[in-house]
This record gives sequence, structure tokens and C-alpha cells, in this order.
Amino acid sequence: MTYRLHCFGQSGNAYKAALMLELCGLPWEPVFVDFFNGATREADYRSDVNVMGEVPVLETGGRRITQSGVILSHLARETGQFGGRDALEDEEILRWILFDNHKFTSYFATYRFLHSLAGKPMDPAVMAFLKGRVQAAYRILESRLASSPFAAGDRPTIADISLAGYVFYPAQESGIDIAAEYPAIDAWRGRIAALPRFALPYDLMPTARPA
Ligand SMILES: N[C@@H](CCC(=O)N[C@@H](CS)C(=O)NCC(=O)O)C(=O)O
Repeated sequence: MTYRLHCFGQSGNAYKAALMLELCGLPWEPVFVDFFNGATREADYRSDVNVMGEVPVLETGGRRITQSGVILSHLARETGQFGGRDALEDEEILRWILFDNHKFTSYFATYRFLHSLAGKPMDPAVMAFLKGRVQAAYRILESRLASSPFAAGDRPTIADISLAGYVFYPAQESGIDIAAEYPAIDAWRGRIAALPRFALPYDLMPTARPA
């Protein structure tokens, strides 16, 4: 069975799913979603693909699974890889995935989009507000990773794959220089990049625009 992932290269949320598929050694193919030409806002996309109007969407076994956290949990359960070993660990993983979705990815992805992908100048006050929120979330993860090799403990889990969605895009694109500002996150990034079958976002997912 080949998984089909609705995605586009600039989407770090889709990268979480693509990276998990790759790290687990699963057969999959990308289905390009033309986000920059409004595909996710079309009525057909919402009625036929995802009522939430987002990527990633994972097609498997006649189902369409959405929300990266659900996709990651599904694949961890199916493969027995990168999941928790008991209920306590599952809860710790979920705690970091929720933090990622609410605070880390959400502010960082929004900031990056306005910084380099929106294609128009932004209100400096809005950018300053968002950057403050990004930095606050980064400081929390930096503090966690200063005392733990991975988000949920001593081994990589889907919590790390979720948190890693946007940290491998180039610094000039994301507007945050991780290597210069967040040493523990930078070292953690290196541990993830050293996992077998790791690949970067633009090497895994198609993009309509030059990356
Ligand atoms: N919480 C969702 C967030 C997904 C998300 O924000 N996807 C963006 C791309 S990174 C999207 O498809 N946005 C479409 C739109 O805003 O029209 C997840 O983790 O899957």
C-alpha cells in the first residue's frame, strides 16, 4: 500500500507527515496542493479533501486523515515507531505536540510566512508582536532541550517530528537564526538530521515556486 500525502514544499506542517513517512521507511507519494494559487480555499478542496482547508492530508486505506498530530499518531501506532512505550510516555508526547501546535509551530509558521512568503510588506508592529511570541516559544523548547536530548525524553518520538516541522527551512526564509541563537535546539536538530532516512523539506515535497 502506498500512502498519498497532500502537501506542498513550503508547508512545515506537511513536512512533519512527510518526514515521519520517510523515517519509518514507508512507501508514499506526494499529491501537490497549489496553496499559493488558493487551492486550499476552494470549495471543492474543502468538500472533497479537507473540510478544514489545510494540508497535510494523508490518504490511507480509503481514509483521509488530517491534522499533522493525528497523522503522526496514526503512523506511530501503525508502524510501532516513534510512539510512546506506555500511557505516561504517550501523555508526555501529546503534551509536546499540543504545545507545538498551539505555540511553537503556529507562531513560527505565521511569522515565517509574513517574513518571506506573503510577497508584500507587513506592518512592523504585527511582525514585532509575532516575533516576541516566536521567541517565547523558542525559549521554552530551548530550556527543555538543554536538559533532555529529545522533547519527550531520551529517544526521538513523534513529538520531535512535530516540533521539527519548520526548523529545517533556511534561516533567511524563516527569519530565525537557530544556529546563532538557540544552541540546544540547534544540537537537537542535528540529532534529528542524523536519523536514518532523514531528508529536508524541499527534497521531499514538490513546490510550484522556486524554494
Ligand atoms: N494544525 C494543523 C495546521 C495545518 C496548517 O496550518 N496548514 C497550512 C499549511 S502549513 C494550510 O494548509 N493552510 C491553508 C490555508 O490557510 O488556506 C496541522 O498540524 O496539520
